[in-house]
Amino acid sequence: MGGMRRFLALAALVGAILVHSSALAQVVTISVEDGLEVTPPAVQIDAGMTVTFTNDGLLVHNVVADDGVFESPLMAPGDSWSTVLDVPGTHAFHCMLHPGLMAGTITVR
Ligand SMILES: [Cu+2]
Repeated sequence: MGGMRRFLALAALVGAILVHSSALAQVVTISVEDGLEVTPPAVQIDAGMTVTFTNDGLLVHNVVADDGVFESPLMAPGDSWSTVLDVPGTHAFHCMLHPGLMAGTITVR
Protein backbone atom coordinates (compact mmCIF):
# COMPACT_ATOMS: atom_id res chain seq x y z
CA MET A 1 0.00 0.00 0.00
CA GLY A 2 2.61 2.53 1.18
CA GLY A 3 4.97 1.49 -1.60
CA MET A 4 2.30 2.05 -4.24
CA ARG A 5 1.51 5.48 -2.85
CA ARG A 6 5.19 6.39 -2.92
CA PHE A 7 5.44 5.16 -6.50
CA LEU A 8 2.48 7.30 -7.56
CA ALA A 9 3.90 10.35 -5.83
CA LEU A 10 7.24 9.83 -7.59
CA ALA A 11 5.53 9.31 -10.96
CA ALA A 12 3.60 12.56 -10.50
CA LEU A 13 6.81 14.39 -9.62
CA VAL A 14 8.67 13.07 -12.68
CA GLY A 15 5.69 14.01 -14.86
CA ALA A 16 5.66 17.52 -13.47
CA ILE A 17 9.37 17.94 -14.19
CA LEU A 18 8.96 16.68 -17.78
CA VAL A 19 6.03 19.02 -18.45
CA HIS A 20 7.97 21.91 -16.94
CA SER A 21 11.11 21.38 -19.01
CA SER A 22 9.20 21.01 -22.28
CA ALA A 23 7.35 24.25 -21.49
CA LEU A 24 10.69 25.99 -20.99
CA ALA A 25 11.87 24.84 -24.41
CA GLN A 26 8.90 26.65 -25.97
CA VAL A 27 9.98 30.05 -24.68
CA VAL A 28 12.39 32.42 -26.41
CA THR A 29 13.66 35.44 -24.51
CA ILE A 30 14.55 38.71 -26.22
CA SER A 31 16.39 41.35 -24.21
CA VAL A 32 15.58 45.03 -24.73
CA GLU A 33 18.37 47.32 -23.56
CA ASP A 34 19.30 50.98 -23.26
CA GLY A 35 22.06 50.75 -25.83
CA LEU A 36 18.92 51.09 -27.95
CA GLU A 37 19.34 47.57 -29.11
CA VAL A 38 17.47 44.32 -29.03
CA THR A 39 19.32 41.07 -28.32
CA PRO A 40 19.19 38.94 -30.37
CA PRO A 41 17.95 41.25 -33.17
CA ALA A 42 16.48 38.37 -35.16
CA VAL A 43 14.97 35.15 -33.87
CA GLN A 44 13.18 32.23 -35.49
CA ILE A 45 10.51 30.29 -33.65
CA ASP A 46 7.90 27.65 -34.35
CA ALA A 47 4.26 28.74 -34.39
CA GLY A 48 2.74 28.57 -30.92
CA MET A 49 5.94 29.34 -29.05
CA THR A 50 6.09 32.03 -26.40
CA VAL A 51 8.36 35.03 -26.79
CA THR A 52 9.32 36.84 -23.60
CA PHE A 53 10.73 40.34 -23.82
CA THR A 54 12.72 41.60 -20.85
CA ASN A 55 13.68 45.20 -20.25
CA ASP A 56 17.29 44.91 -19.11
CA GLY A 57 17.93 48.63 -19.37
CA LEU A 58 17.34 51.62 -17.12
CA LEU A 59 14.80 53.35 -19.39
CA VAL A 60 11.19 52.49 -20.21
CA HIS A 61 10.72 50.56 -23.45
CA ASN A 62 8.05 48.59 -25.25
CA VAL A 63 7.78 46.38 -28.31
CA VAL A 64 5.24 46.82 -31.10
CA ALA A 65 4.96 44.62 -34.18
CA ASP A 66 4.93 46.70 -37.37
CA ASP A 67 2.14 44.47 -38.71
CA GLY A 68 0.08 44.73 -35.52
CA VAL A 69 0.48 41.09 -34.45
CA PHE A 70 1.52 42.15 -30.95
CA GLU A 71 1.93 45.27 -28.83
CA SER A 72 3.33 45.25 -25.32
CA PRO A 73 2.54 47.81 -22.66
CA LEU A 74 5.36 50.09 -21.59
CA MET A 75 7.90 48.05 -19.65
CA ALA A 76 9.68 49.59 -16.70
CA PRO A 77 13.28 48.52 -16.08
CA GLY A 78 13.28 44.90 -14.95
CA ASP A 79 9.81 44.21 -16.33
CA SER A 80 9.10 41.46 -18.79
CA TRP A 81 6.18 40.72 -21.07
CA SER A 82 5.28 37.54 -22.94
CA THR A 83 3.18 36.74 -25.96
CA VAL A 84 2.37 33.56 -27.87
CA LEU A 85 2.99 33.94 -31.60
CA ASP A 86 1.24 31.68 -34.09
CA VAL A 87 0.96 33.82 -37.24
CA PRO A 88 3.56 32.54 -39.74
CA GLY A 89 5.84 35.09 -41.39
CA THR A 90 8.52 37.58 -40.46
CA HIS A 91 7.25 40.15 -37.99
CA ALA A 92 9.38 43.26 -37.64
CA PHE A 93 8.96 45.08 -34.34
CA HIS A 94 10.16 48.31 -32.80
CA CYS A 95 10.07 50.30 -29.58
CA MET A 96 7.39 52.99 -29.67
CA LEU A 97 9.57 55.35 -27.61
CA HIS A 98 12.72 54.92 -29.71
CA PRO A 99 11.47 54.44 -33.29
CA GLY A 100 14.18 53.87 -35.83
CA LEU A 101 16.65 52.91 -33.09
CA MET A 102 15.29 49.82 -31.37
CA ALA A 103 14.06 47.19 -33.77
CA GLY A 104 14.18 43.48 -34.40
CA THR A 105 12.42 40.68 -36.22
CA ILE A 106 10.72 37.46 -35.20
CA THR A 107 10.20 34.87 -37.88
CA VAL A 108 7.43 32.39 -37.11
CA ARG A 109 7.69 29.10 -39.03
CU1 LIG B 1 12.94 51.90 -26.28
